[in-house]
Amino acid sequence: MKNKAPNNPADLDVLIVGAGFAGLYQLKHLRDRGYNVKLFDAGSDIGGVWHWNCYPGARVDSIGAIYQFSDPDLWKGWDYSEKFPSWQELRAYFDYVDSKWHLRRDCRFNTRVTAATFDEDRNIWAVQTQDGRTTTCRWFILCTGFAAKPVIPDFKGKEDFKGIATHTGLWPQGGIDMKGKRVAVIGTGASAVQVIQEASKEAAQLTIFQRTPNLTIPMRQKALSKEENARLKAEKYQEWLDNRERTFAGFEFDFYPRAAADCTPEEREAIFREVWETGAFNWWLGNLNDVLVNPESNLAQYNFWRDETRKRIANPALHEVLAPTTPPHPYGVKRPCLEQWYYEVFNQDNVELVDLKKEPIGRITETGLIAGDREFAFDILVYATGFDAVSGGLVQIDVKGTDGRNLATHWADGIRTHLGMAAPGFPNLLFLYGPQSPSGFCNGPTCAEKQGDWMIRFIEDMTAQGVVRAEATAAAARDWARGTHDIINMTLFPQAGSWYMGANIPGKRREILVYPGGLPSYLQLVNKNREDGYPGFDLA
Ligand code: N01
Repeated sequence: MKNKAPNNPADLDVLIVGAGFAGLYQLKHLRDRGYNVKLFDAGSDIGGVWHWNCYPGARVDSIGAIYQFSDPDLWKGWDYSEKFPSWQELRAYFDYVDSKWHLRRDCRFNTRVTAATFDEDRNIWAVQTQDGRTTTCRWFILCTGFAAKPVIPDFKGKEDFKGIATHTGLWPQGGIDMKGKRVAVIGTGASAVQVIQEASKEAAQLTIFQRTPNLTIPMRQKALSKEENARLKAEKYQEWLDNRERTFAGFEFDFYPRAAADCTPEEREAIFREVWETGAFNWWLGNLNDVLVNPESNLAQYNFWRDETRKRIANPALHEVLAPTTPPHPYGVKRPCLEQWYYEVFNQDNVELVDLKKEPIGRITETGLIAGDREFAFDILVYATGFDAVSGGLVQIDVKGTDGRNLATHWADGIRTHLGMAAPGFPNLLFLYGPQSPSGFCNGPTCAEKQGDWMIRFIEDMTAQGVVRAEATAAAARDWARGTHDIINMTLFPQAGSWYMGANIPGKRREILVYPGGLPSYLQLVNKNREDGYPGFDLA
């Protein structure tokens, strides 16, 4: 191993793609360490997912206190005005971070990365952007997030609609005026639930096309005064931020320290009641600790949810559609979302729910759509139909490996990564919040920092050792992939067609896309890898 940093023949030491939490953290900390680093983003500003998802009602479902960087110089000077902040406030937060960290000056916006090839002679990447330019870098870090590829299903007649049509993740930055309009929403995932709540207040008519009910959770939103923020900062913030790396999903809380199977029915109901009153993701990832692995415990959780939810739906005919007697899938293995007045929406006269299981969409028309035998007319069509999640944002870039085949081809018969951050055949390429890392099972800023710290240290160690080429081995990646599959097979997750399993995209291979062992176990593995000198990487 050499012990001197090599002269870098590239334009940059590091090129980062994506200006969300993960990319900005890399930019700040690699730049602070003296690297020549730039960040490219297809959007026109920083914010990542919060730049793109500016639909009405978009807000985060982690509490604001832990949905930020943990640097005290930042959080001590920042107040969110709500427990679960809106996209507008999250954008203001990114402005605030920029005022301290001066990130924008090293970002190139409106710059979509389209392709990249590895120069074997010089051990650098040549990265192409849509504007026709090429930039070379030693390290290429993709921080594209889990939702960089919005998907609109291939409905017949999609191009015919003459009104306004948009995907939630591509909402026009100038907004859409829904006041007095006839609005249709296809889908009932997390994005849909948020748009629906806002549209119900403004639209003259709102039609919701549901295929699978969302097993939502009360958000229990709260306004936060200046005094309350000061109190939380004095008493809670540090503890909550410290907890993030110790909990399964990088939150301030963890699973309830008992299993439903070990409780009497009375105890179980009492604990369900307590967690339900707390609401938010405590009901999902802070609940009795066997609900995601034990079918009986899971069913008890579903039954509790169904009975509570039905109390809010006035029309009994809708009970079976929104909160069916038997669960559409085990509870929590498709991602539930947080809601505020979602079920009350269906009690309004201007709202209609269409059950696509009974009346499937036939085609989109010039004026609306046909579902079953009925024709629906509207002015605005919202596709809340989700994303080619986690891997989609990576494989849509034509990143060619050393054998000339791109990532999409490499992963067509199964994703293989080392530590969820590197892939064999792609030296010096790293990805953060990507496949087989905690990503979709982890609070975003937690992963941005914890996984991000590993990556920064990796690049520092490579530089210090004079390594100019670091490539994951095929054997290590095969083992890591097998490990993720083995863990998920011990849970109920494979029983649902979720985006976690790649099952929401026709033709996509069905496999777990995230590391399912929890953040503490993940960090233990990756930190041990570092301590042991990075086994599973060929270093040269
Ligand atoms: O997308 P989704 P999303 N015909 O994939 C339906 C995060 N997020 O954008 O369930 C008819 O969850 C589909 O139906 P079905 C969060 O991690 C976070 O809402 O497949 N319907 C489903 O109802 C979330 O999980 C926040 O039967 C079709 C919907 O479209 C992730 O992003 C806010 C269809 C897609 O739901 C994605 O959420 C928003 C078809 N052909 C998002 N195809 C917060 O932090 C799909 N659907 C609060």
